[in-house]
Amino acid sequence: MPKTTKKSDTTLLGEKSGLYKLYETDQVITWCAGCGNYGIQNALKRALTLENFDIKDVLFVFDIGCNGNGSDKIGGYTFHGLHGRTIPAASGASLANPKLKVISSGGDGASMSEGINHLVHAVRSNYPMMFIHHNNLNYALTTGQASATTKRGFPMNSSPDGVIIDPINPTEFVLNLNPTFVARSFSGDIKHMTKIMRQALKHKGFAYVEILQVCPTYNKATPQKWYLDRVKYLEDLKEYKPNNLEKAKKYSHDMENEIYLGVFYKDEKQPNFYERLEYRKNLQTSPVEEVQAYPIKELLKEFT
Ligand SMILES: Cc1ncc(C[n+]2csc(CCOP(=O)(O)OP(=O)(O)O)c2C)c(N)n1
Repeated sequence: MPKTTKKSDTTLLGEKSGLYKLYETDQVITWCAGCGNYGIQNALKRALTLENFDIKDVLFVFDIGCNGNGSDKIGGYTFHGLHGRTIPAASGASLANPKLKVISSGGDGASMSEGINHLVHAVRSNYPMMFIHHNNLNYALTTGQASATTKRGFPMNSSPDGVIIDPINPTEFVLNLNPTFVARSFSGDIKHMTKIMRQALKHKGFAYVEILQVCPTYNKATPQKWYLDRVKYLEDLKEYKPNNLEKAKKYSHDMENEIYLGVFYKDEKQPNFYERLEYRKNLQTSPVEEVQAYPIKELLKEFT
């Protein structure tokens, strides 16, 4: 069960901050009542505020899906890409302009099927970006088809007799790809998500954050109470340190009885992709600044 504190901790929440307000928009909310996306986006705004990220220094790259529809519900620069392609768009932006903090979001549908290849190569490339994996165990925007994380045996709209293959456990999967930052949290615990996201924001390489997300409309297998009865915190294990991949895999494996949340693994020493580019080592400028030196107006005339 998530821990509750009696008095509200405004230092942790950071909601009073003017910066937090800049991340808010007045767009109409289109998510269902009780959707995990509310909590996830709230935690992200808190984490950015507490880490003092000005909105001009952040780029949000969204996938297609219910999670992707968060693109107009957060203030700042946003890019809403193609289904399964949030990671290539985000990694391109972060390499073109390393001064930006690039935060990419995608669903379990997008990033465990259509775009699983991009996730694999982003982890091994250690791109300088953060990825929030919204795992609601189904393709929600298209009304409840089974995804690669749907539990075996569970009936979904596209498989009314029940899914017949075992699901992928995303955190365990990523831990097998030689990652540099892997964490898991739960959409019902905003404080924990905020804490995890703050650490992910500080990571200089590819920071993978899986959020176990409730979907009250289409995922009847794992509702809020199901998670509340099962989640445990790595922070509560005195002997746990996030520096041992084998241990991390062991604790991430169980998705039925004791579901561990927290930072499973981090390696801050590995250079990120940009730092590995030898030819850029002594350059003060970013690729974006270098491209600006070339006037392209004349070239574009051909297309106007
Ligand atoms: C290449 C491609 N395939 C399928 C679709 C149709 N589509 C749009 S949203 C969506 C569901 C997205 O599910 P998920 O990625 O899990 O995100 P969620 O809606 O659950 O947040 C699908 C299948 C599409 N737009 N593009």
